[in-house]
Amino acid sequence: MSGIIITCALTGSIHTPSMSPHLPITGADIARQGLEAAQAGASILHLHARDPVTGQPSAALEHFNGFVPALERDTDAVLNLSTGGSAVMSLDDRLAAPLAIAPEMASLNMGTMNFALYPMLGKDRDWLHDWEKPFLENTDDLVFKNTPRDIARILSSLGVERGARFEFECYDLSHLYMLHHFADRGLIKPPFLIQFVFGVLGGMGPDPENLTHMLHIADKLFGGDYLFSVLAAGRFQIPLITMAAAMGGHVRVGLEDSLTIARGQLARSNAEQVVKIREIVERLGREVMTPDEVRATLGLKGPGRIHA
Ligand code: KMH
Ligand code: ZN
Repeated sequence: MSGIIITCALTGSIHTPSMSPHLPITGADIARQGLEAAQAGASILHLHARDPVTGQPSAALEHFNGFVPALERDTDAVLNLSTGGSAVMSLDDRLAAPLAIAPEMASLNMGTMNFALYPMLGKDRDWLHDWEKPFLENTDDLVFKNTPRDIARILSSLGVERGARFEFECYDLSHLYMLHHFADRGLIKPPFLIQFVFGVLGGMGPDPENLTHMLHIADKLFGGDYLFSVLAAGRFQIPLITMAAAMGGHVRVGLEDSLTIARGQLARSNAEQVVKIREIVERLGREVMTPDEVRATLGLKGPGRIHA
């Protein structure tokens, strides 16, 4: 089997500061954990920003600039900026930093969907910040929006005009057909890195049969023109991504997707999860790809804030 890409999603916009003291919040935290994750073997860093004072998910360029320059300077990892941000952000907000930074990669959610986080309210917690509880509660009536017009705008402005390539986030079978539609329109070129997302309430559940079926349909739609990676939320993270690695796919870890390192045990850092999955995939006989191998495989434009 060929080399394997480990992506690490450092902080995201799902978890809140009260859930783990190890969730990176400030620019310095995100830069340090990103460096450690890269040193541990993550060749792609998937990046969101937060307000360093409140820990709230943020789309502000100022907050991205709190860690992007340090990661560019201190790592050779591929920087992948989220265009999903958080469901409470407008598309203009979500695009502002990626357009200004023009990264090598960006995430792209392939549909409009529910994205329900309220089950994480769970038992009573002591909340560190006033925004956290309502943020989670309100996800019972929130739409995570990427219409075909939104997707076309992201592809044109970031991809065609700035040379970014994409982590296509597919939470459902329908998202594969949407990806195929954009390939037909000529807005994207292979190879496509498809990230299968399991366990978000609103997307497909973490059942192994879903992965085999998604692969079956992706094979029909894209033939040999795609690579697949898997991320799974919470306690399904390691089982599902191990299955992906065993099937020749790529993997994503990180505190964006799961806060734990074992059942009931918080991960102390993103790097701890990278170390764990690296050991698993190497025992499966897979060799971890370097950032430059990823660049060659995906046809990336190269590091730095450069255009295509
Ligand atoms: N939070 C993940 C389930 C994005 O940033 O565009 C999906 C994600 C979306 O990473
Ligand atoms: Zn993300």
